[in-house]
Amino acid sequence: MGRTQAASDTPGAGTRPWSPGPIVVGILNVTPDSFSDGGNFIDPEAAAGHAATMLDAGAGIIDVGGESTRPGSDPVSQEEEARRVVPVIESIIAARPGAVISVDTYRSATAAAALDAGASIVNDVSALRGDPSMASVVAGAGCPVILMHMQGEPKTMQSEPRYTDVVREVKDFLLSRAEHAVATGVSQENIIVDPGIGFGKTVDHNLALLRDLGGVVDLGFPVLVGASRKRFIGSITGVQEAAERVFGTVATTVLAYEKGATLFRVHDVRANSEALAVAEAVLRRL
Ligand code: HH2
Repeated sequence: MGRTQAASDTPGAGTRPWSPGPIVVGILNVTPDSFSDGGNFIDPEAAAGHAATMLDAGAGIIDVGGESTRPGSDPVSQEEEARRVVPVIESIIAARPGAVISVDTYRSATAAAALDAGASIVNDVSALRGDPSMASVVAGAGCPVILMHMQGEPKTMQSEPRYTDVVREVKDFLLSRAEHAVATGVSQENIIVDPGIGFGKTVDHNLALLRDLGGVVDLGFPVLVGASRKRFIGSITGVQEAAERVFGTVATTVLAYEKGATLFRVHDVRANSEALAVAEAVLRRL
């Protein structure tokens, strides 16, 4: 286990999974088409093995997703999505009973099946807009939920994203989605917000959000940042191969941590965990 939060803390049972230190959320895409690791972890045993590697490298949470939301991606059916994630969640829990797992879905039936299988957090990139039943599933489970900002839909969101003031608009959106969640029975303490790096945003929009992340942190909810290996990093560094964008990703993690984000959804767990351990020591947040 690295220096980040232990994976055995049970969400909703006293200790929140996002306190007190930074938390690395290891990405596990059980998809054939994710932008950087598509096809690697379709087999549940391979997926569980990768989850174990990420937990040992310092991940506090494993985020399991069964549908790519990369720009231009097509949705899969709910049944197919659940068929991908449920056996993987079961395999991870069988191997590591204390593992904290989030399910990356905007569909309530997939979330419910994943929670039954042992997941304990819902990561909803639609911020409860994608499925009218999602809020009640989350409220009923009493589990944490990640509410992410997205402009448009994955299929077309990168065609011409526009904002007057991206930071203010993202902040206002996240506040209104958090208020909606609370109004539908989700506990305030179970809300995590995420500016949605790369979801309907140009390079400049992504950079503005990272630069002024304090505006999102000021909402008072734990903030998750998911910049890992994304295209804007490649456009700055010139690194075309997504899997090789680790150094640029680490820069986003450390800067976002300094600005108050506490959860970091990443592919390269060891690199980001070690960077956060050093950042934490320098900032005296140990
Ligand atoms: N990014 C992706 C997927 N899920 N969830 C949150 N909360 N925040 C993010 O930034 C985020 C997310 C896209 O990245 P990835 O899972 O690596 O790729 P794909 O969507 O192609 O599976």
